[in-house]
Amino acid sequence: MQILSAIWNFFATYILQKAPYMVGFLTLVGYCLMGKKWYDTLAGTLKAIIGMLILNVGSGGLTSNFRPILAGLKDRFNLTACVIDPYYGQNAVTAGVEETFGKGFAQVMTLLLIAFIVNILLVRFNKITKCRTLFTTGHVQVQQAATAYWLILFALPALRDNNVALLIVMSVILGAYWAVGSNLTVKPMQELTEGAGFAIAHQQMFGIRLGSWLAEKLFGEKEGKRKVKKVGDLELPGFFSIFNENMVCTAILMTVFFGIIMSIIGKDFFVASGATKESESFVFYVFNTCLQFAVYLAILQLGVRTFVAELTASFQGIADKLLPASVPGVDCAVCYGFGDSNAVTFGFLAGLTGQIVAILTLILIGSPTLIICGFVPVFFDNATIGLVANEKGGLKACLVIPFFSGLIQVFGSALIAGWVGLADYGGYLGMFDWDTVWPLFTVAMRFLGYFGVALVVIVLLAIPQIEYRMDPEGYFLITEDYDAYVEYKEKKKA
Ligand code: ASC
Repeated sequence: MQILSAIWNFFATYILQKAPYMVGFLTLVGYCLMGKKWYDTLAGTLKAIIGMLILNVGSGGLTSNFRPILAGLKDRFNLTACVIDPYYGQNAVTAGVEETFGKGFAQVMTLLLIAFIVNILLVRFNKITKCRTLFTTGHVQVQQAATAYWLILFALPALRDNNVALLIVMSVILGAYWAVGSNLTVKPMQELTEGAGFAIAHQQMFGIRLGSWLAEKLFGEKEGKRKVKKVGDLELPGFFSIFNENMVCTAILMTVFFGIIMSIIGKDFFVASGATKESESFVFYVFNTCLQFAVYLAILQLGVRTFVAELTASFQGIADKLLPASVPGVDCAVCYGFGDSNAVTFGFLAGLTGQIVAILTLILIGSPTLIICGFVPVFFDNATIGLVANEKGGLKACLVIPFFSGLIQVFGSALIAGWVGLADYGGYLGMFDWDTVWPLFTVAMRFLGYFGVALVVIVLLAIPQIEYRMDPEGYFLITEDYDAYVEYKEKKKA
């Protein structure tokens, strides 16, 4: 028993919660199931881990460079505000949960295990459940578990003294959310990547599907109308042609946007925080910081190129032997290696504009909860939503939909974080799904109690059923054989 518990603890700490090793583990299992030679398996597993580690350098670098700037707005203007960012959100839960609900959160590992098993079972029995995706992004699961813990304790006071019931409610809702949410991204991702064979397992999964759907409905190709212009189709004349190059475009746009924000915050703040020195040129500092954005994006894309092929090829082994017709759900940054790369920057800046408009509105109406942009939601949500929106509805969709997403992120966070009390501890998770569907879950559970819990689970599980019934023939084909799926779609159109 002791050995089992030690193995489990090792697995939970070093694999389940660490995305690169989880991806490496799945690659290893997949290749073993396929009967690959041991040295190919070793090479593939290493490439998968290293690729994910490179991706983490990119996404971590973006976050550590730009998060202090946005959070600096709060200190510069002495605001008591709630920062919407997963790490601030997790800190807020840790800081407040004892005081607010009289209990800590020691069961997080057990919860992750049970919720992960719920996810696996939902995929294993996908003839019935229609769920096709396995969640592999452990760091995100930990953040979500922390926030869900708070929301559920807030909504269902009876669970505060009943650990077993709490664990069951949480793992069923989270496990279902992971399976159903990532399953919703299968179609947009397969279309974006032309069948690369992965889905997104992150924090804006409903946002991705909604963004893709709205882009198609509102901005998509209609019969007899001109083709939609995607970001990559823009042919800009003269000086503007330099914007066609992703690195140049990112560097210029970031210097303009963040140059303004950093100038507003002022040199003194950056000197005081130790980011630069009094004796150094501020203009140079701003310029150099903004260029880092293009650098980390390039690193991130290199990481994607290194591991995606290994993961998706080896996952075939898992899909053939263990989890039929399934694909892995991965970090949202993985899709930045596909589609029009400028759409990532455009989506992000449109979302940032939306967030700024929303924050100014909160200040103007004297909202009791003020919000400060966190880098992770404003970048990773809106870049991802922008990328899929561009795919369906072109440039206009890529700008308009993330702009509204930015508004929703701020207003949604202000409402939920203010209501449940997390704003008092300075942070909220703030990612798209946690500003939209999770607040709805919380309302349902708060006002309907256990009936609300049942309602949430039923609604979640009904979503893949509805999607399946809308296209029974194409539903599993899209993950099993994308080329055949495209052919089938074309035939159907004709
Ligand atoms: C998150 C989170 C991160 C980023 C990263 C994006 O939600 O906690 O560190 O997004 O996963 O690649």
